[in-house]
Amino acid sequence: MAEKTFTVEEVRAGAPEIAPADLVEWVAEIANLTQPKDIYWADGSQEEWDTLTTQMVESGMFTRLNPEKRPNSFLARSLPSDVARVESRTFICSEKEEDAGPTNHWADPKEMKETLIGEKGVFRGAMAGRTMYVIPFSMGPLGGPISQLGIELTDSPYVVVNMRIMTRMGEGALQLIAEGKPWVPAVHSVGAPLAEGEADVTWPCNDEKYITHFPETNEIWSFGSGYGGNALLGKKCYALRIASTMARRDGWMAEHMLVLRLTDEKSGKQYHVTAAFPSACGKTNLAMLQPTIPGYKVETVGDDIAWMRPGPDGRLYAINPEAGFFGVAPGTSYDTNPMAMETMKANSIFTNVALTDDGDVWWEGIDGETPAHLIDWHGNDWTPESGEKAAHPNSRFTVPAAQCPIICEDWEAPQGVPIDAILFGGRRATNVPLVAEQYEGAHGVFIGASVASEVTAAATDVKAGSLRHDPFAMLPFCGYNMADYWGHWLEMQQELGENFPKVYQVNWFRKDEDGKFMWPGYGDNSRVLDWIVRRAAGEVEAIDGVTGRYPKFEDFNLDGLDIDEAKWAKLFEINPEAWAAEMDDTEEYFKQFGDKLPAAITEQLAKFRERIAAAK
Ligand code: SAT
Ligand code: MN
Repeated sequence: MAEKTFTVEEVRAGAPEIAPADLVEWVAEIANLTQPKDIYWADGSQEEWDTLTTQMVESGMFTRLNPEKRPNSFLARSLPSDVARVESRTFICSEKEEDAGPTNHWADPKEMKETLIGEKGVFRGAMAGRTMYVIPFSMGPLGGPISQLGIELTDSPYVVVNMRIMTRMGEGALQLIAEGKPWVPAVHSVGAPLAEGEADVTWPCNDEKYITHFPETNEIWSFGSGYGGNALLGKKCYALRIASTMARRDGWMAEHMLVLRLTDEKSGKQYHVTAAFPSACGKTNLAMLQPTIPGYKVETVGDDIAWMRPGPDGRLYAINPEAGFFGVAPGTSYDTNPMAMETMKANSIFTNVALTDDGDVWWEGIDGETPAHLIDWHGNDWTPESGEKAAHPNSRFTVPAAQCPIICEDWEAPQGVPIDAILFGGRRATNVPLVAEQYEGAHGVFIGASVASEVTAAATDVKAGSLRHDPFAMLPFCGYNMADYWGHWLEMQQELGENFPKVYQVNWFRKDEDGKFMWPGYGDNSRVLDWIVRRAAGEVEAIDGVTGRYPKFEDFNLDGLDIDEAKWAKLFEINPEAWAAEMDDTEEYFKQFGDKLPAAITEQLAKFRERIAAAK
């Protein structure tokens, strides 16, 4: 096929008037590289959504759900080869390998650029036959002091409509870019060019995938996948990997954390809590928790990512940089997360869930009886006898955060909300107690650094169920050397001193000898939050233990639960041998960071060992 040329003048002619020259030039450059059939500038309007979703229904990429049951909502089915993030194809392309660190896949930026956009680069002609969409977006409220801008170029309309939910997308963001605010360029292609006259498939993608980040130049290039965090580049690629490197340079923090407000209804006092858990460990559930104990109200600020900066009063303030939730569908029900269920009643996109005969969605763990017939996530007939899952374990809903009935009235406050406590958790069947408070600040960082968790379905290329280290729940999301990131945390703690929130380690997933969960979880996690905020208010004491400070049985609200002192003790049981072995493993894990490992972390490991020895 003959190369098409996109002149700057032509691109300018199709662009909104306010689009600045550097943006227009860049769009022309990428168009010449990727050879789309045309260029479309997204404005984020309702009409645009209507047009795109209608087109996608016509092309077969979307199924419109029953408008009476799920108005303005759609189902997409991906290919089995494109159902989650691919960590093995995710690269940090820093100049120096040591700046990516041993837990990231590093690639030389020049070599990677050659692979991507060199003479034989995968992006050459990658958008042929497709429209290239220009998506201006803001992470965080438009114009806010913690917010950041970006432009994603993509050949996937699925990405456009998802980005409209997940970010502040369109005209408002472009206006800020036009005013000269800095922006991050992010290029995405599904990597499935169409030859002249070739019919499209419903989920175009490429078996070869590259999800690449250039932290020194703040660039993102993603090729070959249309799914989730691989393709919605504002999310993990920008708001975590690139933002974490920006945050380190500029003295703030980009974290894989939910943010919630807990209000003590008696005193009216508000607390704000962030919590880091690995992907698909129930962050959305905790963010929308319905307290089972009286006197508290939970409101959601964010369910996945927190950007935090010191405020004028020296406290740490957080915003949710996203505008929507991209949550795991299986297991979500009116029982486990009624607020999420309410949020997704309309204007939602579902990916890889099952379709009911009356045009609604279904997944394993949703309320009610299992239907006798479904269309599964592959698009095939399904019955309960088929023995397969009808929805993919990493199937997702994309929903506007504003539709959440308990969205916090300050969720879009540009300056953020002041954080009182930080939780680290994971899925741990053994060893890790229900809750433990840090000793000193460095111990809090040690808690985050030594988190290990059972692997979930959020990535395709890590073995589900196995235990892996996932420091700060940032293992796949830290854009630089993980040990430097711990160093940055220690520096932020130094800077804020007493104002830096205390860290708590939590574990809802401990099991007994029979393999049953010992803690009810979900709404009952409010009991843990209750103890944490009473600690913050200085109302209760704690007992020094091996992994941290524990609640006293008599201080902890267990009303209405079948947990006596013996069961309680089991939730906090410490097996010194198991912990000694775990610390050997942690030490081994830390070794890979060499000299970069902060001395404070080594000291904390030694202190931990002393506490284990004392417990023997
Ligand atoms: O990275 S995704 O946005 O696809 C989901 C996740 O890992 O939490
Ligand atoms: Mn996540």
